[in-house]
Amino acid sequence: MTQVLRISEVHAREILDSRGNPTVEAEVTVDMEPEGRRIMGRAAVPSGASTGRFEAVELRDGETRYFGLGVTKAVNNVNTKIREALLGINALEQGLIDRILIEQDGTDNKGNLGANATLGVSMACTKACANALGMPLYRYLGGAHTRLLPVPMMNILNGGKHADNTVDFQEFMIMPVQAENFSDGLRICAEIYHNLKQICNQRGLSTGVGDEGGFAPSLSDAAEVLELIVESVKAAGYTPGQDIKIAMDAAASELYDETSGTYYFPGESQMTGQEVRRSAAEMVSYYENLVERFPIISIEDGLFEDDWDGWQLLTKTLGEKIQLVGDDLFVTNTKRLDAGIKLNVANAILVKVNQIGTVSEAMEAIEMAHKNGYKTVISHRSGETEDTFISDLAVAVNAGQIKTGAPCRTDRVAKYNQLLRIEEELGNVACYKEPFNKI
Ligand code: 2PG
Ligand code: MG
Repeated sequence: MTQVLRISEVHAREILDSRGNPTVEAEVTVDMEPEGRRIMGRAAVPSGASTGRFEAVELRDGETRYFGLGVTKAVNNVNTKIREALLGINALEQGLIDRILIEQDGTDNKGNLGANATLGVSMACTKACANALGMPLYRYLGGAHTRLLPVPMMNILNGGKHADNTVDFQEFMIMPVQAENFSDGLRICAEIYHNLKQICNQRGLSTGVGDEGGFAPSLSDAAEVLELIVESVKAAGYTPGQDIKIAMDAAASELYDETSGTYYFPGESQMTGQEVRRSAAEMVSYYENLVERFPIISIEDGLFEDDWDGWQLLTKTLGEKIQLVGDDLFVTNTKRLDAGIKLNVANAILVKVNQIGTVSEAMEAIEMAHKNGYKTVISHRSGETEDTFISDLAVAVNAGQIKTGAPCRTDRVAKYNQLLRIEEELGNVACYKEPFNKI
């Protein structure tokens, strides 16, 4: 007999995220037939700071409470329209449920119901099914062949919109590409993180952390940050370039000045006492130089989200050598990814489920990427919760890479801890492989 898990309740509430801002938590309850047991799945929606302009809309109340950031409208949409549309539907039909959400919304960007409303329900639905079937979420989402633990792309130094320091690029990350397995990789990263803290302390640099738990000292430019990271890797007893590769998220859309068509570096300008601006071509040479000097294996959002010409140049210049990840560029959207593939732009996509607003659409983007030889990096947002959905998703789709912050702040550590549980559960079947062999 085919299993049916009929949705008997859909409910949302407003909770707080890791920045103390409201976000949506949704619950989907299913009735097991024929036993009549009721099982619930719960999910919380993350929220970005450096949001791409092509992302799905996060519906905010815009009223005085919480400085306009309340989500009672999105919550209300779940508790009324979405609830009515989904009651009685078989929760195992995820594709149908997500289609109903998309149709109910009726816009291109979820601007009507809010991507925070649709995503909360979409994720809660998968969790209700996994719970009801007594299956781990990664296996429910990914099936019998699910086994690859992701290499952490671990953020250890924050800048840009995620910190109040002078570092212009948003994220500096380490990747333990030679580790034996996930838990070993995590340990190596945590050891380097602690070494970095010690070195910062010794130099009188701030050890306060940014939104994603990375340290946020005021340094003058990317090279100075990279030197500090290389030193921390060595201090921890590892070899930069061999045990550890470096990844950066420039989040260049935040640096782009549309009036002049240049990238403005406010921190570097402040530290050097002269205005630092770079054209797209200068940005590409700047990256080329950094890649020559440091063991960088991945650069995300190296250029502005609509600078397709610049992206083509960047891909032509560095695409054979390193991973070029589109975040604001692709916004987990198959239309934008398809355009990028056709234009030969980037070679990897950052996947953030709330950029698109349903689980099915995020998985379509992942599928399109893999089919076209693009790598996938499953990612958190700078505003997070205790929800660990992305850990299971990363394993489910054999993504091979996860970006989920520092080994600091429970909202980040929760994701790593869930991966440790998954690795233990998979036992001998678990794999962990260096994802860059082919690049
Ligand atoms: C990014 C993300 C996550 P935000 O740019 O990749 O690190 O930041 O959630 O602020 O968009
Ligand atoms: Mg990014």
